[in-house]
Amino acid sequence: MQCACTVPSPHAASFLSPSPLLSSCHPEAILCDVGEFHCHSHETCIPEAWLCDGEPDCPDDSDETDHVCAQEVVIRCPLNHIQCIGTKKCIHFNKLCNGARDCEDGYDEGVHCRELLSACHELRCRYGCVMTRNGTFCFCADGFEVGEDGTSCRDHDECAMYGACSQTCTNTYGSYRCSCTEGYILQPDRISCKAKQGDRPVLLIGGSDRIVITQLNGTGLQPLRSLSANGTLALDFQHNQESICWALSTESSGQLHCAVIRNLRGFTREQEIRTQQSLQRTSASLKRSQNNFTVYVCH
Ligand SMILES: [Ca+2]
Ligand SMILES: [Ca+2]
Repeated sequence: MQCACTVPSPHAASFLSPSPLLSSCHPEAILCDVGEFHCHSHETCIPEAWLCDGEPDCPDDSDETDHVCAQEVVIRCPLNHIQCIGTKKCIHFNKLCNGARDCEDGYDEGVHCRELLSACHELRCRYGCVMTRNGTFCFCADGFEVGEDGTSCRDHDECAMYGACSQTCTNTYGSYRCSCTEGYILQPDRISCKAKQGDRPVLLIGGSDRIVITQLNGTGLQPLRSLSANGTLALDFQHNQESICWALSTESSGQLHCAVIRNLRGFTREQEIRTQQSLQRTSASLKRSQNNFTVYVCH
């Protein structure tokens, strides 16, 4: 399939820090797989898990509109929280049947709080019992989750969830810890990382005949690699590996090129990667591995 658009030059660009990103063009209408959401512009499919997560993922932001999100029934609440039905509000299990109305419609309180007391007692939960209008189940202290037996508690691996930390995540017993790679400082939220002061952000640009690096004001332009093919379609930077990956506009087979770019000087260990999937899906997996980037690739 060919891109229906004219890819502008520079075709792709990537901020190293801070790092929102850009680069899109407009392919022909595509079909989505099961479990994917078709952006209303028909350019892109995104995983349904990205719907209504507060971050626009579709080029036209159609994954975050009120119309779409009003239909969304499954909201991913944090551990030990439950969704107030029909809303985006999540409340802690401790607020169920505590005598105070925490969901606007009173979903968290009611006669079931009295009727299910004996059922909760029979569960013999190691830590605590949740009573909802749909039944009872055990829960554990914050940082722990219910084991396979349904009653005991074990550590919850927070790092297993994408986005728990902006860069490096270390799971600990009952908690977890975020850290940053060299050159970045952990922020007061204990999750985000920011480049150290003095390290000026730079811009990587995938152009028509080369990949270059420049200051944000356009000065200090330096070529990093010349391209024999006709320009880059997309470009991404992985801070934790100090590597850069790019796709060329002449390739529709899902082939990526990646190289290490140590200290932002020249490419080493360059390699070609066959992804066995479309470049559009490749860009989706790039997003999963790189919290701050969004790269759209035609295929
Ligand atoms: Ca309550
Ligand atoms: Ca943990």
